[in-house]
Amino acid sequence: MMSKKIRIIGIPMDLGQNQRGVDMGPSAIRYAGLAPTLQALGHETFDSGDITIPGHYSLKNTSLEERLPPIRQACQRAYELGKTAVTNGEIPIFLGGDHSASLGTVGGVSHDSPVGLIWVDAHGDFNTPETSASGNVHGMPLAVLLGKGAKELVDVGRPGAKMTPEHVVVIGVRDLDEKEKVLLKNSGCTVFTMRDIDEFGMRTILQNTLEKFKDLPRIHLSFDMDVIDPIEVPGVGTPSHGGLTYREAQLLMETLADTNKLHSVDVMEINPILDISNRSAQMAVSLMASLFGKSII
Ligand code: 6HN
Ligand code: MN
Ligand code: MN
Ligand code: MN
Repeated sequence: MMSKKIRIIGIPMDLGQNQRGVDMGPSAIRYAGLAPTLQALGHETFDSGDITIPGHYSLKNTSLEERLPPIRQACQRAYELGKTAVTNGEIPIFLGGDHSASLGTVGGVSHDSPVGLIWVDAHGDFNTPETSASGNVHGMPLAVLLGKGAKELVDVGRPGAKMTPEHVVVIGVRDLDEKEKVLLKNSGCTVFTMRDIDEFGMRTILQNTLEKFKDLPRIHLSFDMDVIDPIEVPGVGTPSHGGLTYREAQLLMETLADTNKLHSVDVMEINPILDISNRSAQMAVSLMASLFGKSII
């Protein structure tokens, strides 16, 4: 693989959910050796450090109203950093932090032309404030990207929806809320559930995805680490049984690497406090190695 310029951007967001510790995700992934691993593959890395986010400890209560302004501000910053990185010919890797940040990252990296969005997640992240039982914004970013939900989030970066459903493929879902299920089903997005992966295999799912994106030269991968089975990735806030195996996740990365279309990537939801000896962050690094061209032989 050709040498790439890779921009690492930490987003220690924890306001999109209620557990402490996911704000330490960016440190854990860096500590697991992200930059040296990518350099060993021949790439150049640049690290912008972390976006400044007030975080849980600054909250007075747990309301969505109190959280929306700081979440919006962090997503706005993520948008701008993503836009700058791709404008400079870099591939940004956004390190989460909870998944709410992706409503900013995806908008930023698609500021001048559309991307194919592959959302890999145990969850649909397709709630709105009206459908959500938890009120947690990390369960909403994909809906926001399609223009649904809180206006102050929909309008991050530039007004309105950032994605059209024809350019969105969701892979690995197995845990949807009842009303969210209806929204996602009717959204027009392509959804490959865990059952689809069981029945057809990851290879076929990826071939269908890439066929769908054949006219799109750029792909953004939004990878929620909770898509992998919690036996292998215990360090996530919303674990869900029956997830991807290590090899299924690796095949996804290897297949995307072969396309040479990778434009930008989110690695989200690692919570080191819930992890075992940083295993989940190490897994994230080994997946990034495959995504950036490491081959077995
Ligand atoms: N994630 N559907 C649940 C909710 O609270 O809306 C879980 C969301 C999980 C979000 O893992 O990024
Ligand atoms: Mn998610
Ligand atoms: Mn998830
Ligand atoms: Mn199109």
